Amino acid sequence: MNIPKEVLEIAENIKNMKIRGAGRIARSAANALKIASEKYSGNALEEYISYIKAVANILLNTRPTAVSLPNAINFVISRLMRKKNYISSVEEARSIVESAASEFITRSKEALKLIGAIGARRIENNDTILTHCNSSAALSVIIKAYEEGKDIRVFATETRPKFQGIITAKTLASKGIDVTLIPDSAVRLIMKKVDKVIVGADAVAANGAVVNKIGTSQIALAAHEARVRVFVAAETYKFSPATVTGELVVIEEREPNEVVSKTFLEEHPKIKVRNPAFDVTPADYIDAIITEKGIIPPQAAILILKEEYGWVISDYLLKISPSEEEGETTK
Ligand code: RUB
Repeated sequence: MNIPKEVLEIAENIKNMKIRGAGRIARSAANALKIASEKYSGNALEEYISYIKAVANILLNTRPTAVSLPNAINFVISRLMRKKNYISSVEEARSIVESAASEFITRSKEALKLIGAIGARRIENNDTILTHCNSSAALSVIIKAYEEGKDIRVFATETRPKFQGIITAKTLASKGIDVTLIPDSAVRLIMKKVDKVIVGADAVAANGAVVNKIGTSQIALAAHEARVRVFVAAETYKFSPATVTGELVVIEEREPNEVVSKTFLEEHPKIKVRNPAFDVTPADYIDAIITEKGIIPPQAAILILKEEYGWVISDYLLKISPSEEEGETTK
């Protein structure tokens, strides 16, 4: 079974970060499933299902941390699998996959707008905001507040080693927002001038801990010390159902040559370099999470998970503690 080159290109671009940010990764993965489905030329249902699952696996193995990726893929694949016994043709299966993928993309874009509208209510006139990395959800809040006429200033961290903060600064400047780029190491000094921190998320755990770009937890700590409120802007598809059963979110460790050059590494073989891409901020250092369903305290993450992923969670729970009845059927 040939995987279309457009699909492989999307997977490669997620890996090499040409496509990055949890929301865009999720939408691109849904789009890749849609393209794969449209390009399928066979007419055997079982073969189509194996092909779509193979594409899903390729996409799942691109980056490990953003839970939006498996959630987006599950959104599409679970719809197909739930109806599997009631469909008889490739055409029916394709229409399920393609419409689920489009639905995910539309919902994701709508969620971003809603987060902007809901989050902007928490921004006051004359606020100075600090943001980290490049989060579409955090930007949606900041830009909406500005468009509502609030006079705001933003500090954007550079976000080494990949400098996503430069994208953030350029986006804000292009909207006319007063933005200052700072080195990551300047955060504690600058915090004295900050009213609110707003960041995005790659994953939200059941206990309200937030996984986001490396450096986020240091920023939250500095904010906590300075009594500055920390908001996380995150669509509900960034909440991780697997964490309900105690699974940990995998923290991606990227190549050392993103931190120093290959020549440096060759010239200094005794110097070890590490490049963790994300870190975990405990719920204690987060004031609220802004989702498209409303603003919640981080401790209420479990409620969002129950509401959005109740059925997935029961699957996980069954896997770790099979009921007696199930145990018997597997004997
Ligand atoms: C991006 C990052 C972003 C979140 C949220 O990391 O940490 O804060 O993904 O982004 P990377 P969004 O650049 O390594 O992908 O709100 O756009 O989904």
